[in-house]
Amino acid sequence: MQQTKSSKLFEEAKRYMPGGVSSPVRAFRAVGGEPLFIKQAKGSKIVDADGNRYIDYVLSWGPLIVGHAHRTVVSTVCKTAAKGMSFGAPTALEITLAQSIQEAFPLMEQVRFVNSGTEAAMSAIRLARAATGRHKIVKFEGCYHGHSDALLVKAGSGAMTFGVPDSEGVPPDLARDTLTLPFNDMKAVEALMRQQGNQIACVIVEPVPGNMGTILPKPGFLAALREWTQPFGIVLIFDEVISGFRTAFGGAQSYFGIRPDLTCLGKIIGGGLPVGAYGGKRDLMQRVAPEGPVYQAGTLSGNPLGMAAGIAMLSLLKAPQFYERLEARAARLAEGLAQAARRARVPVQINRMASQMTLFFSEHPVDDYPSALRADARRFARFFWALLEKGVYLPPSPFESLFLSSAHTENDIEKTLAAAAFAFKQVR
Ligand code: KE4
Repeated sequence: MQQTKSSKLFEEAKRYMPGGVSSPVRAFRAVGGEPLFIKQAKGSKIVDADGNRYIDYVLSWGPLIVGHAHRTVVSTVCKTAAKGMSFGAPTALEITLAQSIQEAFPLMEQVRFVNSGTEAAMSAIRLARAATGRHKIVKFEGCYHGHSDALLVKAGSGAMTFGVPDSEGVPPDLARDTLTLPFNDMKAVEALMRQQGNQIACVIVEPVPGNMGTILPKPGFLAALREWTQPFGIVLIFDEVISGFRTAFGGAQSYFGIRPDLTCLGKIIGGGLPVGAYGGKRDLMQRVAPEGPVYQAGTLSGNPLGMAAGIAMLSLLKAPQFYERLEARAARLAEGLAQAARRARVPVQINRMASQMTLFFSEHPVDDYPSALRADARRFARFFWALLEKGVYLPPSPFESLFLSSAHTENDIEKTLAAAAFAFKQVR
């Protein structure tokens, strides 16, 4: 596979941007080598600067659930742009997208649009702290909610004590108020709630974590979060930036039947453009400026192009059998990968939720952060490059999720499985 042009572009990019990228994971540090510069994409395929075509399972890290450059989304955005890119004023488009979101997420009685998942999570936490008058927040190891300071924090000496920064530049005093628990550990949740429940403003969780690879919540875990937060008046925040419209049309909260107080969305609701949102109970959301005292703002929040793309995208998800067809494709891919790994006698765990999955090179089940870390990352890197050689583009990190779209055909899946059979032999 020729990478000359990508390599040249990468050298030039590094002159102008740290690491040559606009977001760290794109730099291929987790798999080694140099990143591909992508020139264009359509449906399930992407084309790099050297003209190499790949079946794409990154899909911009989740947003493109209908595939790249869907004609309905593109034409809607073009028509909208011709009427002006941004006004810094309310538009009817925001109402339409808010209605579409509320149809799928009825607990989001009110919605505020922002420009990223990071902003959604950061704002929801500020709102929870204001509503409860408490400072402490709880997150889970391996879950990622964007790069706001309060969330770039890992467990301190122990889960029950204060957090410590997980990035340079995060003040230790700020990190102290973020407690980090092991995901899927109900006992740890119970112990913390008994000890500090009345000091906690919110618990924020990815109901189906995708940022330590895909991890499935153990039966009863999400329900336990709801049961333990309710009596203490703790705001339960579901970060559904990945799982929203991905796990199901109504996200993980509809799939598992759990009722969070606030929900964060992103990715799919922007149709590929920068859109995030947070929302929930009206009495909570009424605290957000200008209605209430919790300040949050954004020049391009609710931008007409992002709204138009999101409206078009969500309308496509309502097509009959949309999720059933996606489920069948994803199930075929997961089963085929497991079969190819067995044939090559390579131990793998495939964690799948709907059209999101992760292949861990591990002999043991992966159901939390420590077990994800124990998976063989070097073997993943070799597998990644062997697949790339055969025209299949996985997320360049063992701690991410791969995604399918409605544009992935049966032929794409069969080609991927043939490539995987080759790749498993390479990493045996
Ligand atoms: P953004 O600020 O990147 O739009 O969203 C942050 C975020 C929040 N919550 C969840 C569950 C997320 O997965 C994300 C962002 N996801 C990563 C990849 N898993 C984005 C890719 C990147 O950082 O470049």
